[in-house]
Amino acid sequence: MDENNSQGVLDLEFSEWVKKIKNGSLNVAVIGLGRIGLPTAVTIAQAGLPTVGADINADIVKSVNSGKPVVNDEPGLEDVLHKVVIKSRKLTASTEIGVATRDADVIVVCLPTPLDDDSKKTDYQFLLDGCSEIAKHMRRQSLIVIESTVGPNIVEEKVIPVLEKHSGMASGRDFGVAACPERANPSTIMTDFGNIPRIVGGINQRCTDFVVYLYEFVFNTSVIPVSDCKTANAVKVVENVFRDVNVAFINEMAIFCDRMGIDVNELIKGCNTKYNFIPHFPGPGVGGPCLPVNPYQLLDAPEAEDIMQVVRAAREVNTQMPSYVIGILTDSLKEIDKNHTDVTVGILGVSYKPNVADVQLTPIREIVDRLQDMKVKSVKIFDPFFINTEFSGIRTEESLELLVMDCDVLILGTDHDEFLKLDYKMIKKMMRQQGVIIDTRGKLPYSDIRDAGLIFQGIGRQGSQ
Ligand code: SAJ
Repeated sequence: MDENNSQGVLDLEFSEWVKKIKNGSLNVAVIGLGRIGLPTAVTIAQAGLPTVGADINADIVKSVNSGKPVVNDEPGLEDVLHKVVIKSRKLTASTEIGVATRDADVIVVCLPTPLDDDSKKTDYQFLLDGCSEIAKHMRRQSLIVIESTVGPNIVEEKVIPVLEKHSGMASGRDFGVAACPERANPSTIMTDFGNIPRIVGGINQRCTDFVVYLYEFVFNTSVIPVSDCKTANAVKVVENVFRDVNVAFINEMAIFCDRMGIDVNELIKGCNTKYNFIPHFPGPGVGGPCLPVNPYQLLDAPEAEDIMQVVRAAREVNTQMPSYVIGILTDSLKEIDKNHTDVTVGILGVSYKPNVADVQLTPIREIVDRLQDMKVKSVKIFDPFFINTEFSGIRTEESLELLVMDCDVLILGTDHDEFLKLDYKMIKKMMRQQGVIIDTRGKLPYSDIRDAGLIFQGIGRQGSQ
C-alpha cells in the first residue's frame, strides 16, 4: 500500500489489535497534558505503549521531558512520570501536535472545555483548534478518542466535521472516533483510573470494541460500551448534573429549615434512615471543574431548549447560595448590634471542596468579593493549601492564629480536616467581643461553639439546639 494507504490500526483484525497492544507496538498520542491528560499519558506509557504527549505550554513539555510534573498535587503521578520518561523512555512530549500524531495509531484528546462565566456557554475553541491540527497530521485509519468533557451533541456535530474538513478524510471510512469522557476526580486521579469504570461509545462497533479493549488493558478497570459518542458524553454530564440537582434540592431544604427552625443536619440524618434516600449536604454554593460546568453543556444542546426546568432551577438555587451566606452574616451583625463597616471577617478555607488545593469556580470567591463590595472593615483569609498567596486581591494569612486574631466573624468556607477540631475557647479569647461563627458546611460542633460563648450560625441550622 502506498504511504497514504499504509495499513492503519482500523484495518487490523481485532486479534491483531490485541497483539499490537500486548507487544507494546501500538503508538499513542495524548493531546493536552493538563490535569487529566498528563496522568492519562503516563498511565498509557506505563502499560508499555510508546506515547507522545503534546501541549501548547512549553513549560509543561519541558518539565514532562525532565520527568517532573509541573503541578504536583496528584499523588502517585511524579513516580510514574519519572519511570516512563527517564527509565522506560516510553513517554516523550512536544509542543507540536504534528510531532505527536504523525506516527500515532491512537490519538487521545484531553483538551480543556472551560465555561465562559458571563455567557454560561462552554468554550470549545481549544478542543476544536486542537482537532483541526490533529486532522492535518493524523494517519489514515487512526483512531481518535475524545476524553474532554463535552455536551452530548458536540462530538457528532462539531468535532467530527472539523476532523473531516481539515484531513480531507471521511470518518468511519478513513479514521475512527470514540468518546471516553474522563471521570477521575482532581487529587485522586491516579487511583480513580483503576477504580472508576469508563464509558466508551464509538462511531461504529469497531471503534467501540477497539477502545474498550485498549482502555481495559491500560487502565485496568471495567469499561462499559455504549451505542455511540453522544450516549457516552451524555452519561458523563448527566451523572454530574444529577449531583448538582441534588445539591440544589438540599440547599433549598436547608433554607426551608431555617424558616421552620429545623436543623437540616437532623433532617438529613432522619431521611437517611430510608434505604432509597441519597444524602447530599447544603453548602455555600457549588464549585469545581465539573458540577458548575456540566449543566450548561447539557443546556447548550438545541434539543434541551424548551425543557430541563429542573436543571435550570438547580443552577439558580446553587448560584444564589453565596448571597444566602451574606444574608446570614448581615442578620448576625444585627443580632450583635454591629455595623458591617466596623467588622473584620475571617474566611476559613477557599478551596471548592475539602482537603484539595483547588479554587476552580469556588463559591467562596463570590462571598469574598461581596464582603469587599459591602465595605466591611476588613476581610482576612486562611487556607492551609494557600498559605501567603493572593485570593481575590487579598493576601492570605500564614496561620490560623493570624486569621482569628481580632476577627468579629469567622466564616467556614471549606471543611478542610484542619478546621474540624478547633479550640473555640481559645478562638473566643482571640476574636473581638461577641464573636460569630458561620458554618457554611454543617461540619462544626455548634454546642462547643456556643459553650465557648460564641454565636453559631449555619445554613439550615436555625433549629440547632
Ligand atoms: N457539594 C455540596 N454538597 C454536596 C456535594 C457537593 O455543596 O452534597 C459541592 C462541593 O462543596 C463542591 C461541589 O459541590 O463545591 C462539587 O463537589 P464534588 O464532590 O462533586 O467534587 P468535584 O467537582 O471534584 O466532582 C468530581 C466529579 N467527578 C468528575 O466529574 C470526574 C463528581 O462526579 C464526583 O462525584 C466527585 O468528584 C467525587 O466523588 O469526588
